[in-house]
Amino acid sequence: MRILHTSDWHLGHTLKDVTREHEHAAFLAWLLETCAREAPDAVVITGDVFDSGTPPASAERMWFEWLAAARRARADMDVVVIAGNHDSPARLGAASAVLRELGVHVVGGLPRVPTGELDADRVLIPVAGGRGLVAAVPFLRPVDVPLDAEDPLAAVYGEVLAAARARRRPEQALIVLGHLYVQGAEVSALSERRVAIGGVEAVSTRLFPDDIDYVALGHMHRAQRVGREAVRYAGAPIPLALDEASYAHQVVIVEFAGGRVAEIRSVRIPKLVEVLQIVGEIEHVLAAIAALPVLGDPADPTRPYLEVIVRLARPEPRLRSLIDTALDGKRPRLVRIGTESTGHGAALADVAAGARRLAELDPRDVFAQCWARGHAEAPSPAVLGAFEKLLAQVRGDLADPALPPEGS
Ligand SMILES: [Mn+2]
Repeated sequence: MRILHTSDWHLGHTLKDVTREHEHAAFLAWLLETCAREAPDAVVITGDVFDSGTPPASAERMWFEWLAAARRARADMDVVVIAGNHDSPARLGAASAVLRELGVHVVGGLPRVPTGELDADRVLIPVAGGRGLVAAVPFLRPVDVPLDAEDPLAAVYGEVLAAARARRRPEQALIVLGHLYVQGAEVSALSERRVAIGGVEAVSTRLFPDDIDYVALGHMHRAQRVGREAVRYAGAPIPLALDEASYAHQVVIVEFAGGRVAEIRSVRIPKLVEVLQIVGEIEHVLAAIAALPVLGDPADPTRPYLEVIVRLARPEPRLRSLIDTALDGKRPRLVRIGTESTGHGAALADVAAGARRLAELDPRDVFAQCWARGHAEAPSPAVLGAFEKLLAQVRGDLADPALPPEGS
């Protein structure tokens, strides 16, 4: 048996105002070819199919067209899909009755029978003619978990595993799907929403004992294993934030023999759009932009994205216009201008005399220290004057005519 694991497609995603439709279309065409070449018995998709709970119709069309094409190309291939935190469980699951007839199993919310027990028939899905048993646990929301449990996520996974163990045959591989943050996984700062269920933000790998043959995870956008080899995030197929551009975007192929994992390998996804990065002091950045070639036709959907990170010793109010002027005629898709401060950078806690209580600190000292973290030079008299005025307002010494009266 062979399983293909992919995740976090985020169909309908935009990077600022730039649509990702062409990148998604290229990925989906590649995935179809990959399914034909690798001939997996099942494809598992571990959540965040869509970027939002109300995806544009074009994104939904892409999804259904891909499922239809996959079905046409490989009639016996099972597809199992769980909802991620970005998906609407109800919306993703709305077509599940129709899709089940096509061998596509969608689990939006955690299915329970009216008496409250797990609906094992819908969570436990035999694949590859019964050679594998997939436990499809979607992203768990407060309605899905017993909130009185000490560790609600562990309680649900325990419930699912008990049902799976009762049902699996000895030669049957057990594959568990989840969309969650497992401790030890590396996070992308910009595009993964932190979510906590019942106060639990990350779960331990202890949730996935060794009798599970493969744990297919979604939520982290960087492909990675967590703990043992067989616990994996497939990662997103395209960078969903510019800091994900260096990730090795991939799908995972898992080979089973006699019901156990024999080999795990990844297949790289070709990149359609490059991300150019220019980092340095303002003079360097402007020179590097001037040296850029003209970056293609405005109508070309594969023009590179550009990320400019400027190292500044002090705030530069003209930054945006300096860069815009330098970029004139270059036609990149400018997605992000970031700044990094070259002030001394020490944390406030390091410079504020450690043991002193907050109430004992002089606001002027705190302000001076905060300023020094981000700036090489002392604040100007105008900035100091503005701070004094603010301080007086906060202390109630001055009424601010610009503020509406209380209670409005
Ligand atoms: Mn995601």
